[in-house]
Amino acid sequence: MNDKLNINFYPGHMAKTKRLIKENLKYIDIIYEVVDSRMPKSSKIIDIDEVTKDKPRLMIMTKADLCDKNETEKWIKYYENQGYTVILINLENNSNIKPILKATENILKSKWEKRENQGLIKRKARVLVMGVPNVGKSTLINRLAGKKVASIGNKPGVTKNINWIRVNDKIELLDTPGVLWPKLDQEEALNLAALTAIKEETLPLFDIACYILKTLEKYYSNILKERYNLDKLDEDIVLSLEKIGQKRGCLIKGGDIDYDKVVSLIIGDVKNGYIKGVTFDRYE
Ligand SMILES: Nc1nc2c(ncn2[C@@H]2O[C@H](COP(=O)(O)OP(=O)(O)OP(=O)(O)O)[C@@H](O)[C@H]2O)c(=O)[nH]1
Ligand SMILES: [Mg+2]
Repeated sequence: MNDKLNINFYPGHMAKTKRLIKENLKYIDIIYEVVDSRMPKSSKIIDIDEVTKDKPRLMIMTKADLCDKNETEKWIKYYENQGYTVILINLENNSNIKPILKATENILKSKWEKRENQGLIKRKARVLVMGVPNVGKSTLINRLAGKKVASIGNKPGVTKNINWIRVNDKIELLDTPGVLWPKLDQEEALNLAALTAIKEETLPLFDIACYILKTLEKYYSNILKERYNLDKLDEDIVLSLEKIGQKRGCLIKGGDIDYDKVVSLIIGDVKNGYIKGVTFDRYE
């Protein structure tokens, strides 16, 4: 793999989103910090403390159906030890949002009591939803609303503006576009890229596909075997791509391997959730 790989993705609209979030903080009671349970470290916005100041926060780890529960659990403990309340959730199916509402109530309890003591009437909780691209922010909002109120899609950059969404008489949500930060740490960048948080158009796709295979070999060799029929990767990884291409029929006219197709097949396997039970961030 290319040792000089340098993945960075911080377009102007992300800086603008952070500015808008800061401007709207005064209206916000609590922040739902959304991270992907397959990368609890890499998908945690590095400068979120600076952006959200001392607002109360609830960490919501999405895509529970796709992660390696054992590994993700270590990260949950790590964040809980830091004082976070963490909720691991599958938003795709069987999503039970009650724990989120309950945790929100607990976190805001003292604030509401203070207001009551001041003779103020109870009002809706205003929630800001923040996270890296494609992590499930808008899906979470739709779940909380119980209907489709926000656009979602299986690619980064679907939500383009910050939008207030009125859910019911208890809660109001601010959906925000996914944000990253300048100068990504390169291991985190590879995880973000491999797990669909960075726009494909900006990525060295060959390197990302190789990174996925190498991570599977390192931590999930059973998946490498089951999905690609490989016991291990070849010294020259192109040979492994060739084997996958042959097995999966990624061929161009004349029978040669279509490497672009192999690369997009591997990336697609992660993107479309065919590769399950994986957590790429390791808690040492
Ligand atoms: N398997 C699985 N897929 C999920 C889950 N949550 C969200 N998704 C999928 O992830 C993709 C991205 O969801 P969105 O809600 O659009 O993500 P977002 O964070 O709003 O993305 P941007 O607006 O682009 O920043 C969609 O294809 C969702 O269906 C989950 O818990 N499990
Ligand atoms: Mg969105």
